Amino acid sequence: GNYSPEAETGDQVPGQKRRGSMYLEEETNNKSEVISCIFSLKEEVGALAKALRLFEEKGINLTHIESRPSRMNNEQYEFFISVDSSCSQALDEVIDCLRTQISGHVHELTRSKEKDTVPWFPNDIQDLDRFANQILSYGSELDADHPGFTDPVYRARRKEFADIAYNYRHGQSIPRVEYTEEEKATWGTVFRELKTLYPTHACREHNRVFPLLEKYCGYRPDNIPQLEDVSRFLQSCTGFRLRPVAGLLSSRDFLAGLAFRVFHSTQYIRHGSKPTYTPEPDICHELLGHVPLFADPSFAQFSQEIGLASLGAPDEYIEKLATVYWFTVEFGLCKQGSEIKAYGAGLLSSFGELGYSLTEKPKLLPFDPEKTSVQKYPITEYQPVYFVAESFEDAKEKVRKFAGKIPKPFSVRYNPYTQSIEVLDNT
Ligand code: HBI
Ligand code: NLE
Ligand code: FE
Repeated sequence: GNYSPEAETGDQVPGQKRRGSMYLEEETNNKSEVISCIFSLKEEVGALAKALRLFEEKGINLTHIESRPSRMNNEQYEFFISVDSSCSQALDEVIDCLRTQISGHVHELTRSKEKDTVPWFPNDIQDLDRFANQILSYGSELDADHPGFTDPVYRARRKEFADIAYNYRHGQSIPRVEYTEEEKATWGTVFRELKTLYPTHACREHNRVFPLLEKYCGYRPDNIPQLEDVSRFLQSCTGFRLRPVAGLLSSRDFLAGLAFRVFHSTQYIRHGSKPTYTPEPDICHELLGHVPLFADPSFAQFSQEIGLASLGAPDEYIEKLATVYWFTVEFGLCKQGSEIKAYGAGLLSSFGELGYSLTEKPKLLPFDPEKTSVQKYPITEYQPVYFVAESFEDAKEKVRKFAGKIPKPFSVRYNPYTQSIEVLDNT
């Protein structure tokens, strides 16, 4: 297999921290590191002695000290000091005192790096197994206004699906599920309604792939296709694959999967009482909304690029990328000829919202990652705003430019032969 030593230790970027419940411990490094900082003091008798007393009080042993006149302010003197990293916490307190009691100016040198520590990201496709038990509460615990909340049969069924996902490991085939008559009836309703809308409402790429899914993957009104069959089909088209997931992942985890051309897919179906629209992803949403487009090479690449851009990105950029994802992959509209068509999976899986999206009711804005990435949106009702892309290629180009501005001390690329991320250091 491709289980490399790097994958074992999870090392990829120096100073990177692991995250998530299983990996709470920080990377412990036996080499003792040095922390340095510069502080400046007003030039007066005893100023340095006062400052040094603070270090003494906190039991900090200075390993180095240098002084020089300040270049910025000729009434001040600067002191460059180093301490052992085991003093890190005590140093925090001293810096605080320097700032407040002696109104010194403090500039942290080596330690300021720690604040910019790169968040952990999966290095290898197997690392995605670590996400399985990091489901957001929304996914495991149905909300009180969810139609399935008070239905004990539905809830028990959801638990069966969650267990499949928790136990799944990369490389295994996805367990087949026998859906109940009621579940099949719900699927049948959604399938039939959507199929009548697709010719007029769906983008051409979706309409091109759909017949293949009917031919090869058992897409029929009376059959809920199996994730394993669909995953194999996608792998043959674009290398995208599915893996079962128990519910909602964090944006960071979810987007990271896309970097490996892995799409986390739910396997349960929406509650039969509300087939028109559900805020949660379900098998209708994944198979009817997402899958056709993941079979399209250009769209697959677009999705993967969002995923790659997310790896190691700071939290605020993850939020922006998730918003871009929301208004493209989930709810995107696209110009095609003189018309506007839907390509977002949230539209292509809801016959309620798909119809609504192409009426005059919602507001349409041109897709522009800078603006799109900060647009607010509701998650439990039809979208009041959609963004219209010129084409997939144009959207890809714009997202690529946008992603280039995400501050990262490295760039990444996916190696499909080893199914791992290659980190290219920019420093
Ligand atoms: N988790 N399982 C799952 N499915 C999604 O479609 C999904 C997710 N987490 C976040 C998410 N989608 C998006 O809304 C963005 O935050 C990426
Ligand atoms: N609203 C969509 C549907 O009903 O199929 C699901 C959206 C999931 C983000
Ligand atoms: Fe989705």
